[in-house]
Amino acid sequence: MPSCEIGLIGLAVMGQNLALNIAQHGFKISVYNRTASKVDDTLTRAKNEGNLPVEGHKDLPSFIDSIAKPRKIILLVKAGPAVDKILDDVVPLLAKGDMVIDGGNEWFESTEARTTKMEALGFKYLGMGVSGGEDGARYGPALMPGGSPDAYEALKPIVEKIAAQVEEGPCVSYIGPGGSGNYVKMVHNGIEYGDMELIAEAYDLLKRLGGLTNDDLNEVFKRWNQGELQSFLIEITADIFTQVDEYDNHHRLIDKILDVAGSKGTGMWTVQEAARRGVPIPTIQSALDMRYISVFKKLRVDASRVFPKRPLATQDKERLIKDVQDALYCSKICSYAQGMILLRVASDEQKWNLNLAEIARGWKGGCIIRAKFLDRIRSAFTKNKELQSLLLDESFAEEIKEREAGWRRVVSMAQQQGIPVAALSASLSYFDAASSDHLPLNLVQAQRDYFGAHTYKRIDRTDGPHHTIWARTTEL
Ligand code: 2AM
Repeated sequence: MPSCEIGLIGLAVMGQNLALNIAQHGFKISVYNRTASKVDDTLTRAKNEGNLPVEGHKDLPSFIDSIAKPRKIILLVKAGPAVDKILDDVVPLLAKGDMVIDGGNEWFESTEARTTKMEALGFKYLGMGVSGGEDGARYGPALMPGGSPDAYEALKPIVEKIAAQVEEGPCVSYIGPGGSGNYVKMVHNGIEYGDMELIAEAYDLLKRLGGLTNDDLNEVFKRWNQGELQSFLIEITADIFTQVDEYDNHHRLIDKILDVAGSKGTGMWTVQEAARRGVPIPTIQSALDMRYISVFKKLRVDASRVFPKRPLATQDKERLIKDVQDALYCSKICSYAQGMILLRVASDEQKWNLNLAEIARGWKGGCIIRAKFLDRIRSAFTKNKELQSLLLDESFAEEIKEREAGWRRVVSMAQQQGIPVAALSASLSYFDAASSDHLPLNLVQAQRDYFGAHTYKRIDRTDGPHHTIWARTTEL
């Protein structure tokens, strides 16, 4: 008799921790991994962490046989071809009604294709975003499941227990059909890129223009974490400044880390997706660009010799700290406004019927972008389901108005002094453009019509489009 309520394939960091989390909540889980030693590692951890009900298998047929029908099998393997490979191996062993839940950061269209294929074979399929890193997976992640709705119903009693818990309930709910769960996770990661870059720029400004030491920075970030900026990323940033270098006790580790940042692809996908749908997300895009620029370290160093920076003029510390806080907060509003518009547009185009208030609630705990601020976003979309942009929400608008002067001071001061503030300035430009009743794009339309007969509309007539034979005043 199969005795396990659920199965999990893929025992790397996330898979192992999620399996232990499930077991910790009393659900007996069967686990399998291509490399058998990770099965043993997981069983050892299960034993050491309280004799958790985990059963290990080293071959697929016995793993599948150990799970009660209809089977629920979570995959946490590398996204892409590995998922297809495992499905090919697993499918012949499954029974009708069994469900597969892919917990990886999968491209949403791959999940849609697999859902269609699996449903045609009589199985159910979910693409479930999992956020929260190692600790989240072990002690309560944010989960973003999308796909077959009845598969979610079957999985609900388990995921509601293992997800992070906030005041308004577990950080999981059915996101929508198809690949919507992966999509929401992808945008979550894009927003995460934006948050991280904004925080990094705030750090740079405080350090270089305010002369703050690592201890000062720790204090400032701890203080910020008590207020409107309260979030996991601000909290861990405060900790980072105090970590002593293990190789050199006189220095902090942060000052020894190479300024080159990698990325695994979800930020790039978010930017590509936004471009494909015609949605501007400049804050997130600039965060991605900064990671790319960081990688060209040698070029940067060579160019820094060509363009030596002038000495920086230090600023009044307290004023700077307040201005940077305001700039960070306003930029964050813009970044989330961009991400939410992308979700709304994708939802309309894909017919996903996403509930933005519920998505913001789901991000309140467990995940990397968890923050007090998400409650405000949730309220904004609860109050007005049709809200088209966070910039149009009255309370966010009020907050921006109160902080706008500091935001502008910080961005212009940084630019004058040659400190790169890609995300803070992209956010400010986004704000200025997105709240502008007139843009100089009339000229772009004129140019397009001039050289390419692309036509234009007029502001004083309803007919059209119009085309003009532009009078050329210079000879070719
Ligand atoms: P491994 O331990 O045998 O490498 C993250 O890489 C997880 O995905 C790991 O558990 C890894 O198994 C698994 N994985 C990656 N590619 C795989 C494949 N083609 N088949 C099975 N598991 C795979």
